[in-house]
Amino acid sequence: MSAYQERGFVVLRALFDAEEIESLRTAFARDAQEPGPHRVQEDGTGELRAVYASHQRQPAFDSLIRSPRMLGPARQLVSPDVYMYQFKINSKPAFSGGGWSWHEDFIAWRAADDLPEPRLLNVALFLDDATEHNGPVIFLPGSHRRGGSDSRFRSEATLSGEHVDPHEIALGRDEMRELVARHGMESAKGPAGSVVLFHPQLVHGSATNMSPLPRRLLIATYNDVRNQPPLTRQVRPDYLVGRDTRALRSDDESRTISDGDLIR
Ligand code: HL5
Ligand code: SIN
Ligand code: MN
Repeated sequence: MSAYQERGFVVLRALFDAEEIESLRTAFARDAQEPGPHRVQEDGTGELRAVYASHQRQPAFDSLIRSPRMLGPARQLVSPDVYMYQFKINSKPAFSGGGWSWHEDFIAWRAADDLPEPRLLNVALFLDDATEHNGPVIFLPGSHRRGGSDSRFRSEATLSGEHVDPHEIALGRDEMRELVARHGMESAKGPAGSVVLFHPQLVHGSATNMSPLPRRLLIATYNDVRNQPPLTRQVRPDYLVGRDTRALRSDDESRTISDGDLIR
């Protein structure tokens, strides 16, 4: 908990085993065939960039978000009562997966959804090994504490009712130079099955994947049930912003998290 508060992220090594990851990959392959607006393609190549809300279509992901290994940290770090605000899998395929511009998530959610406060947790699960070669997420440690999320993008017309791509809210070069001088950069690496917990105000981004290995990353974002977007505003579709705001409860499961799981 203190590492999370200090740095804004922690990596938990191999919380899920090879068999569990294989069955999640299979469920993702099946889900990726389902047409609809929840499927985002890369500009140019048309390859799969991201799929939203697989937990609404695939039982494997519905039970995953209730697993104590995913839900437990959110209940501990955010609130005992959390629900699924957003669920996505960024597919970053081998040779061509596109990058994600430098950004802070809460800026997007405040601008697009009027989300009141950053009382959320991103729980990211590696569906592939994440190495220096396949476009891992790069964090600026401690940048979630830099204070005052940028409000530039507040009611900008560029924010359509749909998926906000980080390039629409990208931090500028001068700002990034200063932030990196102060916080440095660290990429989140680890074997498939590892989990990264990261704060909604932590600055992050990632490069393209030119390696022959895919980098599928599942991100479940839990929100405090008392921090919902106001109903006065046109709410984005359910595949982007969850409408089922009932507090999630764990299925019973023996595997929980201990200090030994921490990479650092
Ligand atoms: N794609 C998300 C959304 O809400 C926002 C980004 O990484 C999260 C910035 O549409
Ligand atoms: C990435 O998949 O590399 C970026 C993830 C994110 O911005 O949430
Ligand atoms: Mn993000």
